[in-house]
Amino acid sequence: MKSPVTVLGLGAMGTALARAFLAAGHPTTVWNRTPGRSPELDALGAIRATTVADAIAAGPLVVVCLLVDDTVRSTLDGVDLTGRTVVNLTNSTPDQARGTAERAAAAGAQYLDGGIMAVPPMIGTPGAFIFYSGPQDVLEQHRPALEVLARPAYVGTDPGLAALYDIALLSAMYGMFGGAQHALALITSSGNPTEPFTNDFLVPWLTAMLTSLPSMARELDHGPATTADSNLSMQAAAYENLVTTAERQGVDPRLLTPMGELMQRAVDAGHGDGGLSALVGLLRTPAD
Ligand code: FVH
Repeated sequence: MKSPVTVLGLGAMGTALARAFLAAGHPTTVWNRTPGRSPELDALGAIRATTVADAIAAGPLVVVCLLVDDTVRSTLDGVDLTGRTVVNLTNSTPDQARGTAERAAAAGAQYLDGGIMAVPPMIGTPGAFIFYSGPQDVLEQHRPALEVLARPAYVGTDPGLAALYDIALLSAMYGMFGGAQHALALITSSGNPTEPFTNDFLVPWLTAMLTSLPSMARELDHGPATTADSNLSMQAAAYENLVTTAERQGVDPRLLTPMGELMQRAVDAGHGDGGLSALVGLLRTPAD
């Protein structure tokens, strides 16, 4: 008999989590603010609780996947969590995660914070992973159930760390998407179709450029390489053409300009012979 689990929140992600637990044979109690959401779960055996307290009473592991931190607060505040393990997979800031950990402990629960690195259809598939932070023994205790959702990636005892890692990856993703949106705007400004550009050039180019990230991380951890294949002075000089071209094509350059300013700051600070890793340090000492 698999251990019972509770899922609070049946949005797109909470529904995917509940479906994965049900598919793995876990007795799964679900609660959602708006009753009756995701009716397909009923045929899969989900047990619907009408109150949060009833849902939490149903089993030791309570997985929370709601919209934002305020929602988590208003859902859990005042509820007795004695003897429960709360795993909060709601997107949060590190400070919010730490606050939820404190409130969960005060209400009698063990707490893990999590950051889901998957979209709903990926849940239960090999490409999905979830960052966890908090007491590692709590993760180990519930690992068999949590592995059903995605590969657990434990990042440390500070409950804010999973949120930090999650936000770091989302920041990288949105930076990449922002760059891609700008590229697509340039192509549409030419009147040409975007699909061949995307499939034949954009995706292969971004994929090739991603391979430079490990050496950037190596430089950050162990010091700069002696020579850079693409030095910053060269990159900063060429970058002006990116902004000028955007303006000439009638494309708003606002997604590009901060990177150009940062490169110029790096050159001005004497990093012109180095590579892009110099920008990381500058981001931690913002300009006045
Ligand atoms: N879906 C995704 O691609 C991403 C993947 C990575 C992780 N995120 C985070 O997961 C959290 C939930 O996201 P979601 O996709 O399930 O979001 P929705 O489909 O919009 O469902 C939202 C649920 O939250 C409930 N809710 C909203 N406000 C309240 C409230 N004041 N009190 C109680 N529950 C509330 C909502 O209930 P209802 O509107 O059906 O009554 C849904 O259950 C999120 O943190 C993502 O960033 C997803």
